[in-house]
Amino acid sequence: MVYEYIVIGAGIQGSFTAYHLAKNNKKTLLLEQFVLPHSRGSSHGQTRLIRKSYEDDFYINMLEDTYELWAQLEKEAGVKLFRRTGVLLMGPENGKDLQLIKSVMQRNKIPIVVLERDEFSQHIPSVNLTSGDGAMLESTGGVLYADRALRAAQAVFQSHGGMIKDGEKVINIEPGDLITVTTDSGTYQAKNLVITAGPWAKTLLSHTGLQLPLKVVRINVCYWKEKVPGSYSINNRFPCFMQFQPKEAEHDIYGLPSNEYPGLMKICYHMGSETEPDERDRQTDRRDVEALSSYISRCFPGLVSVPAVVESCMYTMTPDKHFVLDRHPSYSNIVIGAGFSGHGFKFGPVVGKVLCELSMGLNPSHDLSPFSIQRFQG
Ligand code: PYC
Repeated sequence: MVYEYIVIGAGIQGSFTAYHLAKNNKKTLLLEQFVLPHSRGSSHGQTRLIRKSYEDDFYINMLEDTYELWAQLEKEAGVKLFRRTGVLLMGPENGKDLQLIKSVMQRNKIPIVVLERDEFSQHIPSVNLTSGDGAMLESTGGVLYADRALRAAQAVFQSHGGMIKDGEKVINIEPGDLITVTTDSGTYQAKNLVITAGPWAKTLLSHTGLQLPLKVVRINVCYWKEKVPGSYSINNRFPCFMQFQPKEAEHDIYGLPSNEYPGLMKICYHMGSETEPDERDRQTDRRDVEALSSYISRCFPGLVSVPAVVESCMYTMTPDKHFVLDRHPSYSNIVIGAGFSGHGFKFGPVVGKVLCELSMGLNPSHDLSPFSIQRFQG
């Protein structure tokens, strides 16, 4: 069967790429190796964090765009996908994270409120701010309803004539003017291909002779029980948070208010141990959970410091934690979205937009130079 476009991988990035292509009247096939919905990749689970507080200016316009595109999908699908809670940012007062975010936010005129220590304990008495840490509140941040969003993007794609084939694993890609994609149950051809295969991107790209420095890690997604029900709840307006440079661990910690499991707050370590994507559940390293337990007993005294639920997810990391959004260096009709490094979900709508634009030969709406493949080759 010949299509104009094939997208491999129906996670959030691939689903939004397909959504934008179909809305541009392109005959598009979205291929997914697992039967949908599934929890094997990086786009499952009920919630994700969205925020504008970033340390690099080049994300800010993309964030503005992504917020608008999330709102557009809410309207098209008639479902609520975003709940504004604010995001609390904590970290060493003079450390690089808070200082960089503060200057990026000021430069881009995005409101941010610095909380002095006495204001912090007055407004957020259920959190102990680490000594030497500062705190800021970004009011535009909040929670995205992830599973619901993925289903909505796929439904709009299909309503514009898009075709999804799930439960079909790609086993070969043959580049050419007409690209041939072979799965374990069929062969498809298209003039253009977009590869958004999440943790499987590295293996798939090797079929096209491209090696990217991508590392896959398993994330333990932990939920912690409130000692007093509702004390960290979204309904009581508890915010999402990011803890930079926690004392207990090398990488950041983040959390979302209790919501999807009533009485359980989601708090996770922003890194994991390396795994092969098909062997995720063999990775049993729990050092991150131990570090989280210590952090929670010190900073969140209203939570039981043993996780009540632990689920798993994967991040695909690049060396600099910035994405790959580029054309294949040898085949201009193959476009790649990869290496979302644990912070890509919120960008799904705008990533889909720029991958669609690249694939259609249009000028991308955003500067993609920070996301080039060439940066790994210099
Ligand atoms: O960087 O915004 C983020 C993030 C949220 C959850 C994991 N990473």
